[in-house]
Amino acid sequence: MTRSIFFLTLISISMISCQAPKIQSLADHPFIPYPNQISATDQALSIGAIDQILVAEETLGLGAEIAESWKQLTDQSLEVVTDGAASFQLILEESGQQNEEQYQLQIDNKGITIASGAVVGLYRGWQTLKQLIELRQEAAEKDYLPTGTITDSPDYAYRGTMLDVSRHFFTVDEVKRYIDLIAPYKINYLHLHLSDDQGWRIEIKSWPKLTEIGGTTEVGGGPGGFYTQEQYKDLVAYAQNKHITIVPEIDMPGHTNAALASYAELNCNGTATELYTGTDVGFSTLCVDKEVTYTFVEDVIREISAMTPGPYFHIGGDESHVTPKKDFITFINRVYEILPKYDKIPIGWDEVQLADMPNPSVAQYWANAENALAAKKKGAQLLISPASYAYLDMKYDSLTVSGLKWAGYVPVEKGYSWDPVALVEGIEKEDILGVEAPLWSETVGNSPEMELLAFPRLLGYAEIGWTRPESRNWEAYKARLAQHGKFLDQKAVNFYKSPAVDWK
Ligand code: TNX
Repeated sequence: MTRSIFFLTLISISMISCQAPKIQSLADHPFIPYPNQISATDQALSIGAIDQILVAEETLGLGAEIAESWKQLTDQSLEVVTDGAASFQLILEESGQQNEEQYQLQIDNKGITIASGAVVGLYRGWQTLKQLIELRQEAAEKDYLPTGTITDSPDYAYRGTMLDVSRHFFTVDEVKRYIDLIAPYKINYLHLHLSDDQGWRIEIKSWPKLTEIGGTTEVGGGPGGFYTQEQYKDLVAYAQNKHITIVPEIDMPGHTNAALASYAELNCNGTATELYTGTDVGFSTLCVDKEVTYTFVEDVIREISAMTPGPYFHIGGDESHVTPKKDFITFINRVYEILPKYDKIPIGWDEVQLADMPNPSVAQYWANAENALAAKKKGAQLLISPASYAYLDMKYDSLTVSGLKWAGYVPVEKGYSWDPVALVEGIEKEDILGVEAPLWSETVGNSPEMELLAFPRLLGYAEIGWTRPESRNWEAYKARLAQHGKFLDQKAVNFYKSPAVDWK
């Protein structure tokens, strides 16, 4: 008896070892963002053994999405089942996990489980697994996955990017493609800069001329454009499906020429301005003394908030150079009174600290450290977007065609090698909501130009937001980034092939 158990064990050990090849360890795969904890067990799982995925009611949609990608990635079908012992399981735990994006991905030589307390965590875990499969596409043993456990959660709750669709308009399809490109890197907020001097981009039913007039221009005299409310809702839902939350921005009281050109009554002198297609900033202001201004602001906030399930509404507040300081404060405080009625938490560029920061509120640090500190003292959380490190519209170097350089060049290494906590003395980890990389579009007229500035730098911002500082360093990141060039190529992304990276 003991003898036969001994032989059976021997046979099965030899079967496992001759079936499963020795493959690259789970910890050595070039993930971006790099997971916070990987414990590799250095065996191999045959992808062919994965034939069913077990889901719950809440994860039917995710299960279907995984099954569809699975077919494309591995050429094998994955049956979605709701009971039984499947070789791939999505486990929605009931634990009171503090962070809903936290997940555990476990691969052993029998199967795969992804567990999390929330669907969003399962989705993040799936992004990691999907990246692992993609990273192995050219491996000799691409039909096997390395075993081990990844236990992961983000360093910051808000990991975002911003698109300025006002200076140049980007269509719904262009924004959707951007969403497709950022989702695999676990970016979870997309801030849309929906209004500025050069264009108003969102239909407001109670103020239709905003788009009828204000939506018809853009920098350089092109045709502009705007999103109907149906299109905006479609974008919000598309992003939500990839667990990305849209943050709408209506920039006020400055950066408002498109609105001032659409409605004469919003101007202090009662005369509509001319439409504007240049690139100056800081010359326009809403009329702070007129009550109609606040009717307008509240109508806009109400209509947009009704279509925006996310918690934040961005009120701009930057570069209001022609609004007297006391008027600016009066105005921002009035806007702060409006937002809670529509259940939105305000975000404003760091100048908003001049007003009384409500609790909760967020100040977006972009240039002025004193503003950031003052906002913190008033109880605001901080969103970190330092222009000299995180502005996607800064050129890489003197050869970059589109883009600006007022905050200096931002080569790929500089864009990666900084820490949100180390930027401003007195700003600590707990003051920081997260990191955002804005892409302003004065000089960016089409998607290829946009992609060239955003990629590959955006992958670095995604990692700064997700991965703890002790696991981040340029040399290791650069080697991992090199492997991601081929995915960007596969998706036909017009990314910048920085000579600092040894692209594969
Ligand atoms: C500053 S950043 C601005 C924008 C410009 C950007 C160009 C900020 C809050 N305001 O109006 O588009 O620089 O880099």
